[in-house]
Amino acid sequence: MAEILEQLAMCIERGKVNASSPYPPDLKGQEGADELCKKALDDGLAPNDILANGLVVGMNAIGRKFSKNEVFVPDVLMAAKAMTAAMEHLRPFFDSGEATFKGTFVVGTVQGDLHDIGKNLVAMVVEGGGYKVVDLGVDVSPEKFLDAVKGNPGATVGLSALLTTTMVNMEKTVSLVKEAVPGTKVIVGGAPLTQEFADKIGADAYSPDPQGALDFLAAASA
Ligand code: B1M
Repeated sequence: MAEILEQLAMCIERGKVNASSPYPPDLKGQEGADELCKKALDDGLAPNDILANGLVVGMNAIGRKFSKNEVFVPDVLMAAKAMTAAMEHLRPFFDSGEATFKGTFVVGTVQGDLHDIGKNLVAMVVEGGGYKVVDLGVDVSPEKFLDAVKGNPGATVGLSALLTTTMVNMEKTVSLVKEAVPGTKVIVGGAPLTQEFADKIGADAYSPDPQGALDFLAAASA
């Protein structure tokens, strides 16, 4: 792997956004994901190469550490910030179709539920894994999920719920989406959920953390 991609991966994992960012303190004054991504493009590296071998490597590393409780929410948020800064340089290539995402992930917090911190982390880690993320926000009705699936053929759906009272809306969403667009894969997550509940409502997978959602997407598209 090109040395610049290794540096880029390290900046994503450590949450080093740009040269003027004081975080993390031991990298103060050094170039961050912003400058390194631009440099990699100027050096002639392909956007897909930069995404797969730089950004994704860094986000995967932080995602796995988060799963093992070796880092915490703010660390993931800083990594996502660095990722976003780098993605600004790559986005035009993806928008034009010159570079391609691995797939599309439609994600949202289910109807009646306003909790979005966990859902946002999932969205960030999945985007960091090289997928286009369509984030529908919070309090998303089954019909809105279905519209997004129809608008993004082949997308995998991610449902988040934090309330025992809104978990039931996951079942409605799974049923509607799978009935209208057979073959659509749905993964569910959120603090009150279990694998048993996911099985009961006909979801394809359950993950207790963002990395598990990304691993499921990777396995489903392999
Ligand atoms: Co609320 N809330 N809340 N709340 N809130 C809980 C969830 C609660 C457990 C607190 C408690 O009573 N101890 C409780 C639920 C009880 C239950 O249902 N059994 C509760 C309640 C009751 C309520 C209200 C009803 C309170 C009221 O108004 N009376 C109300 C409901 C509003 C609504 O949604 N309609 C309410 C409101 C709120 C705030 C708005 C104040 C705020 C939300 C702000 C926001 O999200 N923007 C809030 C908060 C912050 C919490 C707690 C304190 C923290 C939740 C959180 O963000 N955790 C929570 C208590 C607690 O957990 N200690 C609580 C951090 C986050 C990173 O974790 O979301 O679990 P989490 O996400 C994890 C995993 O679950 C997983 O990955 C994430 C990272 O590891 N994950 C997925 C999540 N989604 C996934 C999807 C996947 C895969 C993995 O694939 C698709």
